[in-house]
Amino acid sequence: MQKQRLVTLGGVLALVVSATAWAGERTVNLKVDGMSCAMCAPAARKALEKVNGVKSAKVEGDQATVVTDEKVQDIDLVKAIEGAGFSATVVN
Ligand SMILES: [Cu+2]
Repeated sequence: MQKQRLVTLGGVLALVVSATAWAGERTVNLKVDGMSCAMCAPAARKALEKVNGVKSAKVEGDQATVVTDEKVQDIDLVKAIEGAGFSATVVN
């Protein structure tokens, strides 16, 4: 019982710490694979901009730079890229 409480407390603390670390904006860099023509980069950028919480997205070459609020998870961005027909890996 006591151990369980301790574990719960640890979980709450971890949440608080990560929430603090993520407060405000963060920048996510992704490497996008599968882009083959001039229309691909704008398509990837638009897909990223549609993600709720994304403030700006830039795609240059195969590198995407996305500024998001703290609610956005890396996986949301990867899934958006995949939804547009490409694949992505988080660089940072
Ligand atoms: Cu294309």
